[in-house]
Amino acid sequence: MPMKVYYSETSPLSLGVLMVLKRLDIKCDLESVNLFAGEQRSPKYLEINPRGKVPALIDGDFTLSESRAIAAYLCNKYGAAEETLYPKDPEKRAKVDMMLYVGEWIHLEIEDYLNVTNVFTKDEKTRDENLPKLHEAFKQLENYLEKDKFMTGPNITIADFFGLNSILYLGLNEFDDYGKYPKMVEWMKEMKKLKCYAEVNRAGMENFGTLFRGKLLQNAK
Ligand SMILES: N[C@@H](CCC(=O)N[C@@H](CS)C(=O)NCC(=O)O)C(=O)O
Repeated sequence: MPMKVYYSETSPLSLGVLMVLKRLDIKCDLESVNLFAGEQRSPKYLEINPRGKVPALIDGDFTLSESRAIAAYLCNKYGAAEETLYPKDPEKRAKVDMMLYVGEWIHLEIEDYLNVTNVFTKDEKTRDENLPKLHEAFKQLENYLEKDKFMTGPNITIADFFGLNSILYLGLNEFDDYGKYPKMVEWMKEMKKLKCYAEVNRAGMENFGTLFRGKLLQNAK
């Protein structure tokens, strides 16, 4: 049975995994999980990921969830030709792991600001009071990018893939307050030149953005 990846087009963490799949040219079955319909909480899916989150992966009799762990697994198992994406050298790899954790922090600050679930389920707004925390996270990322072209050094790694997709998630609310972060802007521009970036379909996320902004307008009335 071919490897299967469960994902959602509206999940930035899924898009990070999809970029890794494209970059490593891994052929697998992709199964879309409709988060709006609650498919992530179906008994069938909870057997795959008891947390009820996408992405997840099944490779033979091996099942894995957590986007960053999936990306690391794909590199370990199928990424021999692309050593720098998740380097084997302990120190280089530790740096990538560190930035995957830092990236998770940034992602959570983005989610705390966007407040997506409550916008749809409780008619709330974005949580603008969380913007200072978001800017603190951006300041930290800018500091890293002042030292290196990419998040962990001169080479692109999986940490950059997740960092990029998390930040692009802010596009849901057309966030563009990047004036204080010239290195981040440059880095995003560079990342968007990647073939694997162009190969991942972002139409679902764009439609989701339209829906999100429409709902925000409605909630403001
Ligand atoms: N730490 C997990 C987080 C996964 C996650 O939060 N996925 C979101 C989409 S980006 C999800 O499945 N949300 C649906 C829900 O919570 O019901 C990972 O990295 O995979």
